[in-house]
Amino acid sequence: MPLVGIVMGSDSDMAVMGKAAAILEQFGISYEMRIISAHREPDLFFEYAKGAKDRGIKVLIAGAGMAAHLPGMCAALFPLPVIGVPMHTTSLGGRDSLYSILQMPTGIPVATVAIGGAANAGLLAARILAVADDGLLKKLEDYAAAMEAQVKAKDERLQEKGFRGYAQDE
Ligand code: RP5
Repeated sequence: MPLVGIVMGSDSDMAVMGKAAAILEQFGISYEMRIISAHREPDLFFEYAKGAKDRGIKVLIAGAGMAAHLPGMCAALFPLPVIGVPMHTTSLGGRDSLYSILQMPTGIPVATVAIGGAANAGLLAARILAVADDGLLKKLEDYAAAMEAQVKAKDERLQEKGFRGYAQDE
């Protein structure tokens, strides 16, 4: 049974939302991925979001662009955490998606990540689940330690080679 539901308004969101799925796979978290449009198929969307809790979903990651109502409506229908991923858009650079997802009214929270920030959405879902899963918490701590080691290694190389040498070796 999947613990996380990844839902997006269109297949045009897939390249971004795939980053959330990749993170969940990296941490061994079961998920399902659906394309369901809140605007173009409202009845199906309602059924999906309303039924997610009873199917064992603990966190929803919802991505949408433009007038991005999908994450907010997920939060209206699903009582557990919803993470919203605003899509970049050509006309307004994703500000339309960002504000639509971010500016939720009091009482219906959506944890909004950066425009296109689906990897962080996956990580945030993992952190939420790690509250009750020590094995997952350990994996998250190891992930953070590996990132720290990578940055340290880059700085050591910079100190050794200087900025010209550093760029040349890339
Ligand atoms: C939203 O409208 C989707 O989430 C997508 O980001 C945007 C454009 O959808 P398409 O016209 O590409 O299907 O519902």
